[in-house]
Amino acid sequence: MSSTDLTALNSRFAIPGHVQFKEGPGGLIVAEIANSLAESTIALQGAHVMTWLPRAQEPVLWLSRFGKFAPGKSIRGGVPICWPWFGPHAEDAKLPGHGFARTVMWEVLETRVQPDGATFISFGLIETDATRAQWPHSSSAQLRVTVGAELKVELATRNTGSSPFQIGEALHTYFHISDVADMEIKGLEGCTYLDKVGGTTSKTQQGAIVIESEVDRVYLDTEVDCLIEDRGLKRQIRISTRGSHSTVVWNPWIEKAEKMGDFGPEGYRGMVCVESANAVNNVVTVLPGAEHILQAVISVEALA
Ligand code: TA6
Repeated sequence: MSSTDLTALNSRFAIPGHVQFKEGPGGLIVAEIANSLAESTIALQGAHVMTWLPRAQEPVLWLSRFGKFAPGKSIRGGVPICWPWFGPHAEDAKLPGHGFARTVMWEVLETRVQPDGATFISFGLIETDATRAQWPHSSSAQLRVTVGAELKVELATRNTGSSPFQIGEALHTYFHISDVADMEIKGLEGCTYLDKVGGTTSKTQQGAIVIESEVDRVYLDTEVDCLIEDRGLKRQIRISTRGSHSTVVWNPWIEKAEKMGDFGPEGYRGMVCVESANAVNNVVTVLPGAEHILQAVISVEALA
């Protein structure tokens, strides 16, 4: 069965009232999930969660209306998977930034209904000669997603070989906010971060994060929940993680967003990336036979 054969996908994995497979934007094959708790659309390319909409809520993820949806192109918004490295490749600058996982095909492994009415779906990265050329290690990568009142995303890396390897990774989540001037991020106070704007310098976070210009920071050795307090939408988005030791906070602001060309006018005002990661000093060594799990659970609460 080809991984994108819609008839075969629906006959094997569709669940009435929960998940079906369709052709989405740019002809990309997507899983459309809708249950009593939430809706979500996930592209098989990159196992990319594009949207998550809990019932009676505004969208929680930001997806650019000016994004390019095409084979081999990363989608601007949602939850791109950065794997098996984060940022530029350490040795070979010709390799793609943030790895290849977000632009290659993943196959559906399983779908099921959870006892609370949420929908579970899992994907496996499809290895090819092209992926092996960039990543010559015996490994498997799976993404396990549970769509419900919370969104749970788990990236599992297994070392199926006989020698250890190191990975950098991120759930590079784009959050939808009312306006960048009307929100702040809490939970990283006192943490050390690498500031990548204007060269890389090490700094310590004082107070909550407020964004008034380009922000591109890797917070190191972070274990805590992050809270995005959105006064405009009167809500806070909580990000709880497991197996994540770095948190990346990013907003390209005006110039960089314009240069990137897929944010649209003022697009940068309605999004902020708070990424659950293992990057730079926090890269992970996966031993032979071991599995490492990077998990994020995203939930929404009313702002008091
Ligand atoms: O996670 C922040 C970051 O590394 C920024 O430096 C910026 O490049 C962003 O990712 C987006 O990267 P992309 O390759 O998707 O354009």
